[in-house]
Amino acid sequence: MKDIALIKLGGSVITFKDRPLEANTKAIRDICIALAGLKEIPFIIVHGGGSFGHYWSVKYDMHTKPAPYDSRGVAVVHESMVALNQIIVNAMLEHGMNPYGLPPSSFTSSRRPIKSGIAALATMAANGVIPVTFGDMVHIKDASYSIFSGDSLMSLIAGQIKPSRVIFATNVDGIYQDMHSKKLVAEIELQNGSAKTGSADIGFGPAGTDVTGGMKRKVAEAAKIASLGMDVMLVNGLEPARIVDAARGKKVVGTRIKGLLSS
Ligand code: IP8
Repeated sequence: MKDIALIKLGGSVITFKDRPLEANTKAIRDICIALAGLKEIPFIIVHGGGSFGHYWSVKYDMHTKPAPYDSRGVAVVHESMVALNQIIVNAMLEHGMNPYGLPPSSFTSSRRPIKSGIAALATMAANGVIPVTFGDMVHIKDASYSIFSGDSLMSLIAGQIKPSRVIFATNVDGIYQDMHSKKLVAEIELQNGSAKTGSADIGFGPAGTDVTGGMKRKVAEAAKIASLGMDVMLVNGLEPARIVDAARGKKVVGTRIKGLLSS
């Protein structure tokens, strides 16, 4: 495993999901302050769409399934994600970090990895520049496009780089036992490739305006990564110290999905 952290900043943290095209600038600033202090391990950032990409994806009825979607929709979804990426990159610059925003089309083709491009992400991070990529609208073939979620990007990047820390930050503390009690599940072990907590079902809130499937999809991607042997942490990004402490390998409030090979 490579000594590098792969961190997903969920759209629920960096935007107000119920307010179209509104970034949560306070949360972004707080995260930047925390990340600026993370010197022990290089990291790569992936961010989601929140009320930017998902807002337009719903408006233009666009999904993860490749299809010849409305060209205007393709353009505005991509533009909104570049705009959100700019907000994050600029906030990181202001806090003394050296971010490098890049769309997934620079290291994937038709949602498949371009090996050299993904290797470059790790090399950049190891040498002091922080790659900041994002879920996006990507070209598949001919007139077909698809939404490529940041969670899928996490699996794709983790699959090749094998980072020592994989962290998903959302606006909740982790995975709840059920939505009623909101009791946090501290650890999940994989069973037959999917995430289970033992006897009880895991509670997920509704996906709402999230065209890529909300928490359920996130856990599926996290389980996929854990099945490759890496531990995955789900933490609350509105408590940014948890993100950086998780990256440092400290024990934090959140849900750990145990990598299949770890003990
Ligand atoms: O929020 C989706 O990324 P996610 C990005 O990580 C778009 O699912 C374009 C909706």
